[in-house]
Amino acid sequence: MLGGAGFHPYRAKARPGRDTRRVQPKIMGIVNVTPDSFADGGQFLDAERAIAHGRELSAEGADVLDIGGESTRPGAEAVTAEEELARVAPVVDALVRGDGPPVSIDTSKLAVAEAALNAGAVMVNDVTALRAEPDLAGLCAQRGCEVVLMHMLGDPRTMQENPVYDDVVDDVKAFLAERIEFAVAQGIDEERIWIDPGIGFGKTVEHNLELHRRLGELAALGHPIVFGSSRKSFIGKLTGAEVHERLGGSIASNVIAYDNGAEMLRVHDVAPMRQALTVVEAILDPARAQAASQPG
Ligand code: HH2
Repeated sequence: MLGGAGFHPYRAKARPGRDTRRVQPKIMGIVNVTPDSFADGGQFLDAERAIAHGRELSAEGADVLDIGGESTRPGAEAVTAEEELARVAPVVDALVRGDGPPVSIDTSKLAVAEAALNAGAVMVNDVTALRAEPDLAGLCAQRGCEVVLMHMLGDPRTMQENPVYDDVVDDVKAFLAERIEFAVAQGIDEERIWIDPGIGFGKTVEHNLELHRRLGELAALGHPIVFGSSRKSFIGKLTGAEVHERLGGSIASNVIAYDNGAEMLRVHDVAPMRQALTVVEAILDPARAQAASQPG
């Protein structure tokens, strides 16, 4: 069943004002099949390598695999639906089989999402929040899949030029509220909607940091939060670290996001993030830590 078996039980029921601290964090492992992704560009362009990488992330404990065939890096070139589909189709086909975690398709294109859902993906992760191809909303409604609505100011080619907000958190929240309303009006089940502040998408370093600090304010929208800061450029700007040297910063960012209410963390480095979260959870939830320390 699409959107059901093995996936839905992971998420908490959406309800306004809930305390998300006790919700076990889920890890979304990133599988990019692109020549130009900012963090792993070209490395997994070859389908076989992307499949092997997805299997590694599964073995490391990913709860979801997010497969993407178009880079959204600042200044990245757009790709056609045909090209994107050719990149991701064999990878989705392979990773939905077997006993791996559920598959999410990272796309803004109806044709790509449709093919991935037909193949067995259960989640559509759209960085344009159903703005690029609004008919994608109807498809998601019809299929009953999970949907991630992400905030972005501008588009990937222009978004980092000079982002300006009245108040970044209020503006992101208002945007997401409007996109939730649109999605529901198109027939998407409220219970299937996830929201994402879009770290790095039309934001300065300070905007990104403010969104970490005040992430809890987005929980008032009543939907689980996806958070994607892994290896992003604000970490490089703060620390001087190159893209492959940003694990420490990525862990710090994700731990804070989790503590402030994020329920799904979209990351490149699944095993170290899993380890960090296990320790954080034990500290924040002594009951769970105590149970784990009992003999047997
Ligand atoms: N970030 C990227 C892509 N997709 N989806 C969500 N929901 N949230 C994010 O923050 C997010 C996303 C960009 O990261 P990456 O996939 O590593 O790079 P690229 O877009 O260059 O492939």
